[in-house]
Amino acid sequence: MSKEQFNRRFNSLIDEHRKLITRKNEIAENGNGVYDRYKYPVLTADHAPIYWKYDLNYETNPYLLERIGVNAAFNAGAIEFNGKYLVFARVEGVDRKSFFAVAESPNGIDNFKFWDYPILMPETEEPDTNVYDIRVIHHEDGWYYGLFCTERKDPSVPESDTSSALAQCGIARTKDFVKWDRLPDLKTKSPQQRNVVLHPEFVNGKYAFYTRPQDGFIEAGTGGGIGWGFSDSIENAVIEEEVIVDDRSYHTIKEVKNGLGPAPIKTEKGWLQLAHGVRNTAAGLRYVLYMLLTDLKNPEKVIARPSGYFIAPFGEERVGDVSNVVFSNGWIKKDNGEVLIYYASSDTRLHVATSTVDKLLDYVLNTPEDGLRSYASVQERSKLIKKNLEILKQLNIAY
Ligand code: M1P
Repeated sequence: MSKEQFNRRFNSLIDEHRKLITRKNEIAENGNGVYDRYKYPVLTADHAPIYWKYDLNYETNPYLLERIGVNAAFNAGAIEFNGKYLVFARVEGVDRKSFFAVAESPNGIDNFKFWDYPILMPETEEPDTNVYDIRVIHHEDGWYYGLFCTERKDPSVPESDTSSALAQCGIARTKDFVKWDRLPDLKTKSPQQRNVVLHPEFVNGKYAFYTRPQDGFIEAGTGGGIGWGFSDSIENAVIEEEVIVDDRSYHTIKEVKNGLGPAPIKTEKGWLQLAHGVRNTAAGLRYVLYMLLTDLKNPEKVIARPSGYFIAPFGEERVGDVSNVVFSNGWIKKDNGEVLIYYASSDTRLHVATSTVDKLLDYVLNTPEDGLRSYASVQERSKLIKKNLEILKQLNIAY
């Protein structure tokens, strides 16, 4: 390729990338009132800067070929910091390894731009094979914590099993999101842990954790459910006793497994909790998001349990590397009460949905609980229909 052609391609790569990352986002039509979806994802693999992927030197890359590709940018932790909205995406390279990278936006809805370098998360003495799904928590002890899943080869499986792993909870902390101090991994009695979240406040003077104990790498086995436990220390976090506070449940959206999403949002009526539930279908697992409200003083005690899903894969969200999945590990409550919910679709891209604390409280407090049987579901719906038909009659609306 001539230097001229190289320069043309170089400039076009930069222009296209700039266009993508400065594209204005818009609310999508026909929302359900509880939250608004947006027209465009906030992050995709294509949001990765070209200098992460190409060697931009004509001498060493005269064809301007991509050298180290990016496959996906999805499940992201989130926080507001110094007036900016930061997401900590799970970026996956074409080599299947995930890593964390911060993208920053002035409004939380669009214009997300990755920081120059991804996070070089320090390892423990036992190196991680893969790290993903970070929850970023501003704890009342003053530190920002990142709790994430660390996977290592499972020594107990036969050598021929080259995919299952031992998943545990890694912990790191920071003041600036650039330099991270890695702490020892969380110790619990469960053989596998994923979706571990640190509660943002001390509870009875201790660090409190939401966990997700599991027997196997994919299958919950006798484990599953959202657990809760305490540790005296974060520098050497050990949970001696883990109790299940939101179990999986027969023939529901969380029949196979569930796990907490981001750290909860404190409101005057309780802690708003966002979680994911997984059910089985002929097409494989289906991941949806659901919500709970828990008690202010006892954050593990569920006080409102709306039935069914809050967000499910919709339209193009349904398709991706792991189709039929929505997953969230980050949301931000703004000072004005708005809530930015970051959710990823099909392990491929990251979206935002917006709502408010008031609407979410209304949703959790006024959505009926799951009756767990078709008969009970119809009874509940019929109550609503009856009330509404009376209203329509009074208004003389034929419909
Ligand atoms: O592929 C769907 C999700 O699967 C895992 O979640 P869980 O532990 O609840 O099964 C995680 O790997 C998650 O990153 C992924 O989105």
